Amino acid sequence: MSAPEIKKSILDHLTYSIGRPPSLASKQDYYKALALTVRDRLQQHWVETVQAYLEQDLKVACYLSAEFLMGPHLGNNLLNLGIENEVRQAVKEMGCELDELLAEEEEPGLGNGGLGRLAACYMDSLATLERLALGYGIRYEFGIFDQEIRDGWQCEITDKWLRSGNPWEIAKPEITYYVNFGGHTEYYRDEAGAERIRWVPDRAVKGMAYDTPIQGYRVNTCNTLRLWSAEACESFDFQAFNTGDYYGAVDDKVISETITKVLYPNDEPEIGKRLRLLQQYFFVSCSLQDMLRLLDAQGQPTQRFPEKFAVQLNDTHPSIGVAELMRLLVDERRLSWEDAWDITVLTFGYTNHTLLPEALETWPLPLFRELLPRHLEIIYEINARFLASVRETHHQDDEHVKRLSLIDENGEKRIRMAHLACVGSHAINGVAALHSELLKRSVLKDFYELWPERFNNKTNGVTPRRFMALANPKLSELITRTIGDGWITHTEELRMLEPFSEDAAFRKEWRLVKQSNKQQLADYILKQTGIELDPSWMFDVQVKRIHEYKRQHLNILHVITLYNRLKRDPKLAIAPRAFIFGGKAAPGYFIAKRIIKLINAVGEVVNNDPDVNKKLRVAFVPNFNVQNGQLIYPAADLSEQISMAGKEASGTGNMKFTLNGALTIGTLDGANVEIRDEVGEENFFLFGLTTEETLRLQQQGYRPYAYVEGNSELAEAIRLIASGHFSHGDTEVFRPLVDNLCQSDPFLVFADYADYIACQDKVAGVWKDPENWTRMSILNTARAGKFSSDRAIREYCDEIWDVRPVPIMIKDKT
Ligand code: GPQ
Repeated sequence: MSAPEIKKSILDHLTYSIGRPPSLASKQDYYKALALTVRDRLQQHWVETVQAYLEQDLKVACYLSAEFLMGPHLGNNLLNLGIENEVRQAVKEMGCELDELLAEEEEPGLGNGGLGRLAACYMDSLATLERLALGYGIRYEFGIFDQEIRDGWQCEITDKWLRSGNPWEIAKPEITYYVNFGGHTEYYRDEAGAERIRWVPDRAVKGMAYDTPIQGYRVNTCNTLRLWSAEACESFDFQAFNTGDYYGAVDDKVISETITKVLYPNDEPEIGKRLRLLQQYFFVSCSLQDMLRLLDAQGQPTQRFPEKFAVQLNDTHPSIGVAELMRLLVDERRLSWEDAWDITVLTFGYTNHTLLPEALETWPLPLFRELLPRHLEIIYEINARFLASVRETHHQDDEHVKRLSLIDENGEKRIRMAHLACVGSHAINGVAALHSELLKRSVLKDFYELWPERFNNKTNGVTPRRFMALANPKLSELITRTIGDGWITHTEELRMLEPFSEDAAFRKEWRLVKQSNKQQLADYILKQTGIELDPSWMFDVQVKRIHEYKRQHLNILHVITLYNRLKRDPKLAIAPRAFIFGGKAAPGYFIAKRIIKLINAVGEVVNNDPDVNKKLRVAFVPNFNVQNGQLIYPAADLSEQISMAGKEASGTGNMKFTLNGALTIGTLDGANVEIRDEVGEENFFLFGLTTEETLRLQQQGYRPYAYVEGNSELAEAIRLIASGHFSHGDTEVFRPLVDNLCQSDPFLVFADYADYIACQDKVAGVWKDPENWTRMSILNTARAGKFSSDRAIREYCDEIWDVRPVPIMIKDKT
């Protein structure tokens, strides 16, 4: 597409789609007209992709996820289509700067963090690898809240991401399904006289599809992200309306539309809310009905379902799908239980994303029965057959059987969704090597012993398109100039950079790129926070959800330690550092919100104290999201990956930093282990207890206060927080945090403190030699190729889904 063609299309869209003369058009109007221009292009690829699916007997990967954290679409689509330069020129001729138009896009924040962003990276890789795929999820009207920092505290602002419309989605009013809730079940005799069960629900909502095209990088494949929005079945209950109950008549509409109103902002711990179960069932039922319709549309028999669809459960959130597919097959399609069960198990795969016991989903039985009475019966039947086979073939005792049961009978009865997912899936995977091993030893041990062949590992990955090519154009240009552009789809080619780590001229260019990225981030931070950072300092960065297990407070204890050293000796020669934090806390997570306050409080003191602020600064970047993440990862020198060993399933931010040449300080947790293996232990700052050591310490009876007594720097840091030094004398505000650490410290912050500080001192030593630091930085990028989501998706496709590449030909190129 040439610049003049693009220009013409933008002007056409201004006139025909938006209805504004160019003279009156705002930046937002131009952004929209450009987005629609790009979308037209995607639609051509999309139609061809759908056509290929209809004409050939192909298998589709269906990724079921309650979250898709896509980030802004425009920049990514321009990159993947390869038309950025033409567009830049076209809009320039119309008096616009492309960067200004890019800034007009409101990012769809339909996810909390790692899990949702992983789904987005996987959609990018599936299209780029030319695999047919459908992402199925929820079109939340309000995504993750916008975070503002007021007086150091997090404030949550509703995310009205749809307020100016969404040019990337296409509503499909003809693709709708009914989803039932409540009521009861009853026996009846079918035409053949056989006894069957039917569900008599007492409510129904309609789910409508909104499709977003997902364009692969420089290929014709364009897949679909299909998000479901809840609508009332009828806008009015005419019966109620006629009897004069006007408000009662609209009530149903109110209830049904709340289902997809808002994303639950809780990251890992489960909240067990009724509406959340409604959301899960709603989107899963729409998605499975949609697959069955697609199967019918192709004239395929139901038995072929698993040959046509591989359905991956992104954590347990969609695991009700196991029972729903059984219901659709047995009750609606009248398959035998056995046939339906074979289809179900062949169809599903389950990815587990956490070992935190408090994050494993369970639903109280009465709640479940009230909303999904038929599914409860189905789960009972699955369970009865499962436990009978366990008793018969595996001769397990009662204790064992109880542990495996889909129903937790300790106390109030609850449905264990992870167990349902395991029983109903032929493949079960963790998201990093360590995590997959720990799964087999801890939360899913009993299932592993039953079915070792179902267990496998799929280490996470991130897309090098968005997180390198798009986010870090300067580094990408340097890399491409040096080794060619093959790395964008074959990140293993980054290895060709290794010898250049010995080339002083190359190192200098590498440093200049980093410097310029740091300047850009410093400008952004100044604008957002008023805090001035010097890009010649080390940028030490921790961005991720705020969680005790991720230990942002360990990081801040290091800041306070350096502060104390400098206060004691203002002439102390320490390498100047900017500590950059970012991340949202779940609105109800009390301790996490105090951690944010503490970071900002320490920042306020440090940044304003002339004794220290020429060597130390602290900035909290408000509203960490995909968009500002794209500024942050390329600007980091040091990546903080300091979770308690055994707690972070994988991490994916760690990969984004490494690909962009940051060095990592980290524990042996999640994918850090594999990152260190790849980049080499000499290029990674390792500290802290191992998983085994943390378990041993906790078994022995961990006494956090002993570490305070044994370490004067730690004692001093804690004393200062408790004294109100960072809180204008207020000794209450941080008391819950200090007490929690001193009395229980569930994530072993104190136990790892000394080693962390020693490791940070080592980091400071290495930083003093910029040539060596740069050498290490280059080697980190060069050796990070494994962490591309292309590698991960290839493994899923080859080892779990059996989904092959399908090159799409564009028949009638215009
Ligand atoms: N993760 Cl269970 C989330 O972001 N949300 C969740 O609800 C659960 C897991 C993360 C996990 O903490 C990270 O370690 C992973 O890298 C990420 O999922 C993707 O697998």
